[in-house]
Amino acid sequence: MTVSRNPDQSAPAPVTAAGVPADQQQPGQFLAQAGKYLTTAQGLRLPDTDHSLKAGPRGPSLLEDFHLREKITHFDHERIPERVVHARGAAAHGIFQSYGTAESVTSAGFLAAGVTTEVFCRFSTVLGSRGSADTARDTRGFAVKFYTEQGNMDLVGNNMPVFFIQDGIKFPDIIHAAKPQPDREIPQAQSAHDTFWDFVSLHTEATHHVFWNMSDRGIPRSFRTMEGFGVHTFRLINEAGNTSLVKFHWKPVAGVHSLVWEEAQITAGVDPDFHRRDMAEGIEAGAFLEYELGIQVMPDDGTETFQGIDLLDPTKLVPEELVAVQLIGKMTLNRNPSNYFAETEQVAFHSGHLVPGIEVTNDPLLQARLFSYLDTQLTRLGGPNFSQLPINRAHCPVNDMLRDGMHQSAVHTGTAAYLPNSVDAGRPLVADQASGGYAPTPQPVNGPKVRANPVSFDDHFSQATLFYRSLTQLEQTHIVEAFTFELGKVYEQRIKERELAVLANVDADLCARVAAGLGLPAPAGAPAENVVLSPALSQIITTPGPIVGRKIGVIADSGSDLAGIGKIRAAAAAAGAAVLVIGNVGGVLGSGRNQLVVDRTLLTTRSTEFDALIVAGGTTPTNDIKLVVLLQEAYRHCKTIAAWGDAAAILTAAGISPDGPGVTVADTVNKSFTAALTAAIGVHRAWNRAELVLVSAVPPAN
Ligand code: HDE
Repeated sequence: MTVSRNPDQSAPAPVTAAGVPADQQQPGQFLAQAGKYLTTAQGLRLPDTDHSLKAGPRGPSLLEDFHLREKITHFDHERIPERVVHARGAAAHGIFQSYGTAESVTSAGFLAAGVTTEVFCRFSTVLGSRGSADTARDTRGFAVKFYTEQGNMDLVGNNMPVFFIQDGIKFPDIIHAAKPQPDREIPQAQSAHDTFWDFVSLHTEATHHVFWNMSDRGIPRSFRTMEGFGVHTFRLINEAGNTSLVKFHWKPVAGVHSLVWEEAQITAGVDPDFHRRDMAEGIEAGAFLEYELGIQVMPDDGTETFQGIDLLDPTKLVPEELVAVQLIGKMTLNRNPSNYFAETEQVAFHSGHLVPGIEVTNDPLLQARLFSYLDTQLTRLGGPNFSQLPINRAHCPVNDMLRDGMHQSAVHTGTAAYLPNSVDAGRPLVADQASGGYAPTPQPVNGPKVRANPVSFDDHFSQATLFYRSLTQLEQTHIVEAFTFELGKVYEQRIKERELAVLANVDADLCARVAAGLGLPAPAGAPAENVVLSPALSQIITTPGPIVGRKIGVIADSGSDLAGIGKIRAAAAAAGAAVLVIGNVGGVLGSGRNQLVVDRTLLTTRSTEFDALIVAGGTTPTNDIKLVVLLQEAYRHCKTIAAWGDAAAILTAAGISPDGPGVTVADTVNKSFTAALTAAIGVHRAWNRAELVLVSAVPPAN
């Protein structure tokens, strides 16, 4: 076959991160796309990249074909080892704007009033491989790199405030137990298997975190609707040298929302990229992701505890009712990466990337992390110079004495790569505190050399009880269902029984419900009594919140009221939500001003893509089973359902009563209809429908 070498030159050249069309860039140290012509890595222009050099058109390939060998060799080495945990991730650039409200507790420059700092934020699941599904039940990573003027500061957190282990030395154990089993390497990206439950039923300090994973927090609706937590307690120091102990929180402006389990499972197959697509499309549409950073401040009084809560124990949270979260700034994620590999894959976070005013504590989990993150990059990024990669480079001057090594891309000058020196006039200088030098506050360290935990770490259950009992009944039911599902997938009877014994120590009713689901007797336990509840842990809301980034599907055909759809689209756009038109077939509906492009067909979509489904007035009734499934599924998942005009009959035909909970019907599209829809989506789901659909999905009429 003849391949046209330069088929269409009318399309614009790709624009680089620096905003320059690639073929207009000047040659430079880090550029790989300068000039107009395809070249080898050595800059040699190539006349043909489609045919290897052969001894005649039908002959063998020649070893001397250096272009073939360079192209294939480089391709063979395109993959780098995926992260051993958090391999599946997606990221975005943005800015952090400080409110200045943390100035009284920290001298960190990026937290001073009015300072704006560039950030890169990577979200991830923990267990799955790089190609696994976004919606697996799992903890989510929430890692933020602040490119501050005092150096990079990384807040490498999760979407849950507690962790499975109290001491980092157990990390390989929990991860080996949770990853796919080593004999057949199944199941992928799931905790519903024997080794996970074997480990956590024996290692009961994991209980609190397991409850968070089994709760709705384990299946977030989107990155936009996740909270983030620093998990560990950090030590902040202000200008006067006074210290406090703090926990970091990210509060999503869009609220905290989750999927329902069946939706998460379907989505894993229908759109494994659900979360990363949602973020990328949202940013592209200008619906940026926003989170406020908050801190809980506890006194650094020498006890490292607060009202009986050991602040060095990462399996414990501090209820917001005890210590309010003070908001100190806002992060806006507003730019998609331009190259997944260069940015999202190569970004290297490290809990030891700190700035003056922020220090670590003796939390033994955090201490082990301080070793791990640097170490892991050596393998993953192939050597010690990964901080020179564009995504990892500090945005302030860097003057280190680190030299040579694999992939060194800096060309250092001067003769002294050591201090003290006289040949380079003693440069670079060391910075004292007044010049921004990072000098940790002198914390006394004293104690016998032991492998032991403080006694307070022995309480493994009381905060799991606190979490479970603080939730609404509906959220508790979701936890019961999650445990029943996961343990139902376990083969070994004794593992199920042992986990039931754990649950008995958290809450007797919960244990009885899970045991009933498994067909096993419920053991007796000793749950904590008189736990003070923390309603802030519940994520169910009754007052409508923002609907930014939400997706509304409108079912329509050429007979539909297209002007009505236009009004819905305008109302949704004003609130930052997107409307997608779902047709029987692709193409365009109508003509002129009201013309609409069909975004999805019944064949290419599934209810899981939408937060709400609306049937447009005038749409021709159909008995297409795909439409019935679409509506029924959304109904079962307690999503907003609506119709106007004669289309209410289409709901009825799908077995959905127009009077049903969370179902909105109107004669025509007007302000009160769109306001009702916005409010319904704003509370996320019609939870008052849950009872109804848990028992049975209403069968379609006819
Ligand atoms: Fe991590 N963790 N971790 N972790 N972690 C990694 O670092 C590790 C822990 C977290 O988007 C790895 O660069 C140990 C807690 C996030 O690139 C590795 C221990 C929390 C990310 C590693 C922990 C986290 C990682 C894998 C126990 C929440 C993804 C690749 C001492 C506060 C960052 C890498 C990204 C990634 C080790 C515990 C969060 C292997 C040894 C607790 C969000 O270094």
